[in-house]
Amino acid sequence: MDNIQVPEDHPRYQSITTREKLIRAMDDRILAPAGLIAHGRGEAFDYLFGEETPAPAAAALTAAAACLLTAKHPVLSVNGNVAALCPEELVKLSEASEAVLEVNLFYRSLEREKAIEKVLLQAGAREVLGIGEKASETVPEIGSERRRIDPGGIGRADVVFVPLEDGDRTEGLIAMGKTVITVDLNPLSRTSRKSSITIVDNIVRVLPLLTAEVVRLKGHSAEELQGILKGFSNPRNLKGMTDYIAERMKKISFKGE
Ligand code: PTJ
Repeated sequence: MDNIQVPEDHPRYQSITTREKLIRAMDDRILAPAGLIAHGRGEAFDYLFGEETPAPAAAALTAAAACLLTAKHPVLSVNGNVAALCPEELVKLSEASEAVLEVNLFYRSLEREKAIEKVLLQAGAREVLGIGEKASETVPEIGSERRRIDPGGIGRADVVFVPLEDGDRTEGLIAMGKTVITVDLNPLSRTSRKSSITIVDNIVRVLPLLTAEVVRLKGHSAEELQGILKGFSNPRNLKGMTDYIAERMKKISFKGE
């Protein structure tokens, strides 16, 4: 497909440019076609937040950073949407948190796994797990291709970061005793509700904020980090998010005559 020139003064410049980036990623086999639909759903929620990080996300970001820092074997799971949108930021988070990167796809094919591995290596990753036969273990009770995990990565992980996920694997990973951190613009999704820590915000804004939070908390003691985790409640944070949307809707709603 030909690239279109988006005028920089277009009021939706950022949104249109991101869409173009995703379309190109689909042509390169990084993004699954359904990833475009998932993105549209995310954009609709982002509109409700005014395309800014909602205030209650701060507590989830801090808890997620504390969780990554207290983990023994943290893993960042990468799907097509995240690889297409922010590979460099993902690598930066992996370096700051000493977490390994593992490709894990719903629409799994060796071609897509290799395309995503390539994009991560180009972004500076030293190693990418989960490619082909390396994903030799399975998450029990999951029927989809997402069940395949790398024994050296998600298989042995105690904390798994699974942004833009579907609910099934979140439940499967939790049932395996793992702590799951997710990023989802939809606070009502099954993934959001089932995860241990849900950051309700756009992945593009979350990754730099989360990396900065990991760096900020690095000098903190294990007790302080545990204290942060004890003080965080995911259901309470999600309620904060839906209340935030309701309040914002009231503020911006049209005034009837
Ligand atoms: O690359 P694959 O093969 O693993 O496939 C990935 C997709 C995303 C297609 C697959 O996981 C899927 O179908 O996901 P869902 O069930 O549509 O869920 C994606 C969730 O991510 C939705 O709740 C969206 O609101 C949310 N979302 C989409 N874009 C963003 C987002 N959340 C944060 N930031 C975004 N940019």
